[in-house]
Amino acid sequence: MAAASTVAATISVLVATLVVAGASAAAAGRARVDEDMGRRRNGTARREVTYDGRALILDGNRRMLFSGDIHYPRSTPEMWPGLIENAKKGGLDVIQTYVFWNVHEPIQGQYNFEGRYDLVKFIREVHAQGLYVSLRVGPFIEAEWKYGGLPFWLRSVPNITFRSDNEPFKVHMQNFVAKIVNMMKDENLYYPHGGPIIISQIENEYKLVEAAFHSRGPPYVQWAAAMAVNLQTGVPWMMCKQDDAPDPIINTCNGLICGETFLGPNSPNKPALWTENWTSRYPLFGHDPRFRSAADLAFAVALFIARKKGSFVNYYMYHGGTNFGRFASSYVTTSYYDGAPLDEYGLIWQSTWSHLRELHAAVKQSEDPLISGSYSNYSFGEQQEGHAFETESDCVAFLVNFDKHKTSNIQFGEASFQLAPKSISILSGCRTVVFETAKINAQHGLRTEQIEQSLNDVDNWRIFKEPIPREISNTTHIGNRLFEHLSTTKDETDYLWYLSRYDYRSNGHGQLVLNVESQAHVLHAYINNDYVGSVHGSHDGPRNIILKTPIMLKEGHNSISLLSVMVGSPDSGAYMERRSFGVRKVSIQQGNHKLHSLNNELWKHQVGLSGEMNNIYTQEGSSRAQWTTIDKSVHLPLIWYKTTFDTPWGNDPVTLNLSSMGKGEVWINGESIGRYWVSFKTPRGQPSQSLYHIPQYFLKRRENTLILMEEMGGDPLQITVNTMSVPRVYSSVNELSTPSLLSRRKQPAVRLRCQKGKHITKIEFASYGYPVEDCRSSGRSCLGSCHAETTEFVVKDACLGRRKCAIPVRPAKFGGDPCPGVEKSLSVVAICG
Ligand SMILES: *[C@@H]1O[C@H](CO)[C@@H](O)[C@H](O)[C@H]1NC(C)=O
Ligand SMILES: *[C@@H]1O[C@H](CO)[C@@H](O)[C@H](O)[C@H]1NC(C)=O
Ligand SMILES: *[C@@H]1O[C@H](CO)[C@@H](O)[C@H](O)[C@H]1NC(C)=O
Ligand SMILES: *[C@@H]1O[C@H](CO)[C@@H](O)[C@H](O)[C@H]1NC(C)=O
Ligand SMILES: *[C@@H]1O[C@H](CO)[C@@H](O)[C@H](O)[C@H]1NC(C)=O
Ligand SMILES: CC(=O)N[C@H]1CO[C@H](CO)[C@@H](O)[C@@H]1O
Repeated sequence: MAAASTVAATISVLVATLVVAGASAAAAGRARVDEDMGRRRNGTARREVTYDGRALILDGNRRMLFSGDIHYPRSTPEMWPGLIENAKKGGLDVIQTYVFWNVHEPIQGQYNFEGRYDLVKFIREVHAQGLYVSLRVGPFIEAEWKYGGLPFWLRSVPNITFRSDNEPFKVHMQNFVAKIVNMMKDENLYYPHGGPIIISQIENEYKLVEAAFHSRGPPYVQWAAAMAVNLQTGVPWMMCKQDDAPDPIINTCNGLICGETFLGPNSPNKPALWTENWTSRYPLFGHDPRFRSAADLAFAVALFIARKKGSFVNYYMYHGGTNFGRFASSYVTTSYYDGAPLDEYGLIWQSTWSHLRELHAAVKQSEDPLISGSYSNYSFGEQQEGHAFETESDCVAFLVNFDKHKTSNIQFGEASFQLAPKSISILSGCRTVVFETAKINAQHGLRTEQIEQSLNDVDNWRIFKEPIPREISNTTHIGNRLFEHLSTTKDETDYLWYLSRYDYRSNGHGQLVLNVESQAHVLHAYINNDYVGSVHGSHDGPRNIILKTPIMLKEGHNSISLLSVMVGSPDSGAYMERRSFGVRKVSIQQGNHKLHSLNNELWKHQVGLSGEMNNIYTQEGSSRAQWTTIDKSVHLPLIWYKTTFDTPWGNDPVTLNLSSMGKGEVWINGESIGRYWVSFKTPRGQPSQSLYHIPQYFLKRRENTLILMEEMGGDPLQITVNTMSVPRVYSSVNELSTPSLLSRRKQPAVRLRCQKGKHITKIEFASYGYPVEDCRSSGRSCLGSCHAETTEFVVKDACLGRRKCAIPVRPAKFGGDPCPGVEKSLSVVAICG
């Protein structure tokens, strides 16, 4: 047989070269398969979850599982049923979530499991819809979440070192993990007791920091594993990104491309599980959003299953949601993984959702060979390979083309297959292509916002100017040094004022300059109550931010007021409890004279803004504040704004367009919907996030109170209240494309579906024949050289007035072939209303 390397240069290749399975190996594989099939058919097993080298085993049956992260605190209870329903329709078997310690125990010993923190209710909802749960207890979770999920009070435990072989940390970690496990047991939520939880995670990506803890690292891993196992949940535990996870804990992969990067389970008895396959990247203020294409995701999933014998794939995130309040970690935007299969608002994100749904169906159809069959692999060239799984009665193959630019023709078995660039074709029965990762037949849809209300009525706005503190008599935070930011605020607010005095005697010449060096994240400076400048950092920028600004001083006393702002606390890294933030150095310089350092002057510190201390964003607090009408100071920094608005009619998700503002936080009826920061532009000159989701849960029909704390200066009169929807859907399907596995009619078809509550009101474009590519966005005619005149009539008849419709792509449907011999497609653009 030809060695793989000799044929590598050719793209269209050859006879398959069997790389691994020799005859004896195949026979051994066969014997194992028979035994496995016996186990799979074992109907007498009780409710239990175990695993072996191929898969998680439920009641004696190996399972191929698709999973997706949906984090309960990142949406609201009224959204949960719809999110879970759409996850199930998308082909998921499992919903995965972290447990967020700091929302549950904000104050030591005081627990909160209410509202969107109602973990049990969330799990019950998943169960009610017939899905399983993967519960990642952590309790360190990272997750772009405030303090990585750890409650801030943990820092004040004497002698604590987080996430290491440290008694104080271990005591508190164990308490919380045991509390959650016992709660799940009491509610019978583990699988053996009739519940949906089939697997659980302890710790999180510890390997990334383990070395930093030296000899206190490895024993901590051993301890965490033993502690978790001793809690006897009855279901397996896993550790992600921990290659040496102690038995019986399963080591799992996190990443974009686990099909390429995963070293595999650390024991032949453990299955290959992928706990975080990122559906996009978490967005940061200052970054352009980065979406991952449906084709790229599908490729990564199929490769993991094929190459690594993957039997559990979790999408991180399936629904990202919203970082309400101050829960986002440093520089992370309020909107979280908006481009996941379900977007921030819970709307289906096309074509990702549909394309993955087809992939799930294709994989599930061959579940048996995938989890029980013998495995062989093939090389067809340097960038082409094949993977096959075979039982006595069934077979599935994955043909992979890594070449990003060229199509590849592969001879496999009796037939030849054309593989698109960077694609995987899944062959049912090792013969028939049922899915191609690079060919998107699913519908596309463009989400848009509709302006429902402009809040441009000056008379309906009130402002409250946050006082600039200069002399505070009453503070415990006083000393001849600059205090560390986080340990002073206890992370109860983003804001810390540093206040001092400077006695100026004019004795020199030259410009006076204020120099401030800070380690977090934004700084505003005032001299004698006058604003003199601001500076901010960025996620990937240097830790120190430096403000150097010309100032004017008067003879004698001058007040210096520096506002240090954190845009979220850290969520990762070793020794998180010791990280320092805030102002480090302050000096004044005149001309070429020596710097006059103020570092060891008397500094007083005010924790938080006065509006925050008075809970100005609540109804009660707001009624106590001295609001005034809008005057010419409207665009200044540090102003609280207040207005009211009515909820838009209908059920579409509601969002605020804050693109006219700067930076701050927003409250609706007393609930914080998160930080906003639109003045920090991305490299493309856009805000990273200009739309801010208001869940229906926070709204009442009329007179909703909107309050903003604007830190940089903005124009509230340009704020709009919008609704989000997918008003236009389109699809283009070739007559030779693979029919959907999800339809009964086994033929290619254009399938359109409006979001819940809407139906197709108009066909904007329809052509069967040879339509010009991509005419989705323009209203202009984009008919090509071949077009069946009947198309519009046929499509209207099938679709108008319906929520969804399907039109087969074949000549008979359109009264005959408009251009024989030409490869035809059907393209449709429809309006949902
Ligand atoms: C069925 O499963 C149970 C529990 O795993 C096991 O004890 C029993 O031996 C199995 N029976 C067969 C026939 O494999
Ligand atoms: C903290 O550590 C110090 C020095 O190791 C020790 O003397 C002290 O007893 C410890 N305190 C607590 C509360 O464990
Ligand atoms: C085929 O499998 C063997 C053994 O698992 C592995 O070493 C080899 O890299 C695989 N080849 C390909 C092309 O995946
Ligand atoms: C001064 O501090 C005490 C204790 O923190 C507090 O009770 C009191 O209200 C404060 N007074 C003023 C004027 O802020
Ligand atoms: C928000 O409003 C601005 C104008 O104020 C507009 O340019 C922008 O397109 C709107 N929508 C989004 C998503 O930013
Ligand atoms: C945590 C992790 O696995 N990160 C990796 C995800 O994939 C990207 C792209 O391959 C890598 O750059 C990351 O290191």
